[in-house]
Amino acid sequence: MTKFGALWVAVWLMVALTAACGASGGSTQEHAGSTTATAATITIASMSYGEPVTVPSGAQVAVANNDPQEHSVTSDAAGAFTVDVDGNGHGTFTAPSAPGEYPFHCTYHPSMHGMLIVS
Ligand SMILES: [Cu+2]
Repeated sequence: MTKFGALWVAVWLMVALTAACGASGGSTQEHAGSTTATAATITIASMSYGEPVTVPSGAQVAVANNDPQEHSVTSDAAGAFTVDVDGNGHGTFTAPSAPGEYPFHCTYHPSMHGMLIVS
């Protein structure tokens, strides 16, 4: 499971970096990673996502996992967003473009629930 998880993260990072390069558009070209601004951070600690997080439409949302276990941030509505985050790791995902409340959960721990609000 950890082996597969690490591979998945590696693939995901490649995709994310590729997307970042492709999205640079006509603006100045800067080093990938330093230009990715996140609107908010969902911090996972002690098997909890904490308070609801509000972000603008389509924003990049950072996830900080302070637990030793792997968690995910997966929208209850299928396909809206999902990201796996290794124990003591970080991840990002793109918030939906439609304003509203998006409940989410952890695919590994059914007891974990949180809320993303797109304004
Ligand atoms: Cu979890």
